[in-house]
Amino acid sequence: MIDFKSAQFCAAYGTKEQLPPCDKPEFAFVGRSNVGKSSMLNALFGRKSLARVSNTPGKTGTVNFYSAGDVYLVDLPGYGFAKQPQNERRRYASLVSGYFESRAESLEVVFLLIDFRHKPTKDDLNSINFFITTEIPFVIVLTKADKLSKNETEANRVMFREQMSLLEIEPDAVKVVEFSAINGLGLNELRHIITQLSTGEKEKSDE
Ligand SMILES: Nc1nc2c(ncn2[C@@H]2O[C@H](COP(=O)(O)OP(=O)(O)OP(=O)(O)O)[C@@H](O)[C@H]2O)c(=O)[nH]1
Ligand SMILES: [Mg+2]
Repeated sequence: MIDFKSAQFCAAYGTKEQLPPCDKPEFAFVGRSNVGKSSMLNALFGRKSLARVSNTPGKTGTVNFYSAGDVYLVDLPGYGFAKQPQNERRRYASLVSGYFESRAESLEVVFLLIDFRHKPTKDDLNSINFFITTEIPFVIVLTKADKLSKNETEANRVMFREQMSLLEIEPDAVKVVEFSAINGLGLNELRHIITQLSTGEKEKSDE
């Protein structure tokens, strides 16, 4: 069973060697620093500040595991923050790639967060390519939707589809969810995706 409301912080890992064995289905949250990963987790949990949120980008520097019933939700360090010292950036990159290399058994899906207000960055596009190449299932979440007017929302949808077609991705090949941690847009859809995948996993193991 998945129970968002009972979510608890489990542990923070600073190196890939420390990562625990794969023992429950995992859902990972990844994206540029400051894009809203921790805020999204708090929204999913219905909690104000279980996951640390800050105005200072680069705040989540570890792989943070939260348990919610029978699944883990995993907050990954943000990429692409220019002011991060070089050695920190290298450590984050190795931690995040080490995470993806070692979680094949338990990783259900990755939520790749991209700021809906801006054109995807090079790092965003590289991440999309990485998940396609490695065949890691992923969902794109366009964050901070509350900050866009109706016109901007439509314009950015068009811009985003164009960016995807530049990557030669069919518009319907990847699931895209528009999200706001402020007004709850997309929250039920994300909970639904997680619930569906975690119960599907259970049925498989019950067979
Ligand atoms: N308006 C608005 N602001 C948001 C939303 N989500 C996050 N923010 C703000 O964006 C900033 C960064 O949010 P975080 O959730 O800490 O982002 P993060 O991706 O976890 O950042 P790192 O841990 O540095 O990688 C904070 O000031 C949040 O309040 C949203 O949906 N709407
Ligand atoms: Mg964070």
